[in-house]
Amino acid sequence: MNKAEIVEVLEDIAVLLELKGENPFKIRAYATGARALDTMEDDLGDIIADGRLGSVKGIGSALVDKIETLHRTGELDYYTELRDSIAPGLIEMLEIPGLGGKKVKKLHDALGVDTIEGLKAACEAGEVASLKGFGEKSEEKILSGIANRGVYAKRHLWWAARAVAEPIFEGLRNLPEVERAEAAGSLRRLKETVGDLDFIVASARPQPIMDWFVGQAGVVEISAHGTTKSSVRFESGLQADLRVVPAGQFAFALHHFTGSKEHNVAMRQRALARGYSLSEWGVVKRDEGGGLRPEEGDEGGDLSLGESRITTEAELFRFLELREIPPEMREGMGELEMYAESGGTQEADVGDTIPPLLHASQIKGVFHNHTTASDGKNSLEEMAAGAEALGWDYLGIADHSKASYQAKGLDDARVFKLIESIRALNDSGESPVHVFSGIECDILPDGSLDLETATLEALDYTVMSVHSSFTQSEDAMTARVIRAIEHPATVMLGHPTGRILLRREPYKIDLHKVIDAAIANRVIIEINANPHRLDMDWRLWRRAAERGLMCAINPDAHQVDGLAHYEAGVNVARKGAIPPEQILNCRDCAGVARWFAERR
Ligand code: DGT
Ligand code: CA
Ligand code: CA
Ligand code: ZN
Repeated sequence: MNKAEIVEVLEDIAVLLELKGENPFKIRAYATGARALDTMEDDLGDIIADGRLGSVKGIGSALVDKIETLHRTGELDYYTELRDSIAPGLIEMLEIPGLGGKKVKKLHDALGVDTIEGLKAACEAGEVASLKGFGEKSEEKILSGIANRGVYAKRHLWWAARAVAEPIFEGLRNLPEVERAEAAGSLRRLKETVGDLDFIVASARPQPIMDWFVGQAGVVEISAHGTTKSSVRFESGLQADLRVVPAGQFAFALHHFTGSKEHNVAMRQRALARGYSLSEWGVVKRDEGGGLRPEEGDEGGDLSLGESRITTEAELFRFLELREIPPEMREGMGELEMYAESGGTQEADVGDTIPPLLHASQIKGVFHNHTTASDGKNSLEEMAAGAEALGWDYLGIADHSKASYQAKGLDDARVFKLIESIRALNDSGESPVHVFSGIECDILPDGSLDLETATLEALDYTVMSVHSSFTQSEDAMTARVIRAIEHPATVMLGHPTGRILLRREPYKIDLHKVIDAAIANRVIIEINANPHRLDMDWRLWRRAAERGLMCAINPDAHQVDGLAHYEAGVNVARKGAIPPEQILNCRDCAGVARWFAERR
């Protein structure tokens, strides 16, 4: 286990001890130890090897053994037993915003609740509001926390869902009985979160495929095990559905289960308008009386007309006089109009009106990444090497500014030092990746910036972000961000709503006004590609891009591994249909430098 993970375990232990009402000194020992470990400069492995862990200030003798065990084995019996000794419902309650160990214990002691459902009922009966130290406000907050938790627990980040889906997909494709296999549903549409996985397979022999599917490693629950449809659940709670269809139905089933529902409705209407009925099984001509009649060329009474003619999605779209609509565009947001083939026009001409979607291979570098100078885990050199490994030409470094003190944000003097070290690296010739010097500068509550203008102007570029006072009114937050956009030193706006998917709602802000201001001031809005953020949202991009807004895909990487998240940003750019020429990352190094220079 690495240091960060051990810190989390120690913090967790402190909370669990609180929940049990243990001795405050013991609780503090774990909390202090966690903090000491977190802020320790030296490498944990080295310290342990030298036997110096016990002499680190804040790490008491009781913790030394436990930290060493965690470091060595990744497990700790004490921790496991502690967790096991507490009702699971109480541990779940800790996930409700505002409830820590002490409060959960109080609720448990006073009301006897040990499940979320019990807590909910107590809130609804007004019992929590009348408890000392709680009140009506916190009762409401707990209720909305429970409601959100219910909604959230049902969905998963796209990034996490893909990691589960990939081995399933590989496994399916390797089965001899499988003729074709695809992932469908929201995963294929590249939605930011995924409810469940959907797999569609073409085969004449479904049974062995079903058996393999329910027998996969990692399956914790088999919800259905049928002859052509099965569902399983994985440890993360993610469920996967598999449907096996005859090869002749594959294109229809794949299209249907890719969705979205809204897109399917629009497709069915288009088919109906042409006298056909479209379903997951096929497409059939409707006779005069409104009934169904198999299309000529179809064998027997089977409803799947497509068997003879339609074997791919492209052919299905073509049948309805549409160009092939990429899955990520199938959200029922006007894509049929966009991809319609107007009568008599050559396909190539029609193609000109459809923006080509960004491809990951077009990305030449990314901006907004952190290093050990602030809260990153890797050095400048390591991050540059990470960018090189991804085949990029350049990398932007944008560490935090001083107002983000918990992230060790940089003051003006440290920014100048960082500029120096970046220049030295570029000049050394040791990094084939050019590093652009930037900063993620806090937008202070009144919209002013956290660093001197001269400092901001000494950098190659700047990213301005809100990291505090999230609860301002919509008007105040909008004015705050626009003031920052209007600052002449602002190059990009970072994560414009501050949302953390499945965890934190966006702050209130009028993004339409923000987009207007960004366009007027030639300020780029980032797609924060961290899988938890994906902010600004794809739903806003198509319209904003049409109006000329520039975009930058920024993984906001805090370690080398985080650079790979740029791919999730590519998803957003594709769903938002942002033309590659409006994506800064598609420009070469000189083109990026020119953009930075010319907008000053
Ligand atoms: P998710 O799983 O909530 O992230 O979203 P999807 O889109 O993957 O939805 P899911 O798994 O319920 O169903 C997969 C696709 O199947 C969905 O996108 C469209 C299609 N589908 C499911 N139910 C219906 C329905 O009631 N009507 C229509 N037209 N299509 C449906
Ligand atoms: Ca799904
Ligand atoms: Ca499903
Ligand atoms: Zn940030």
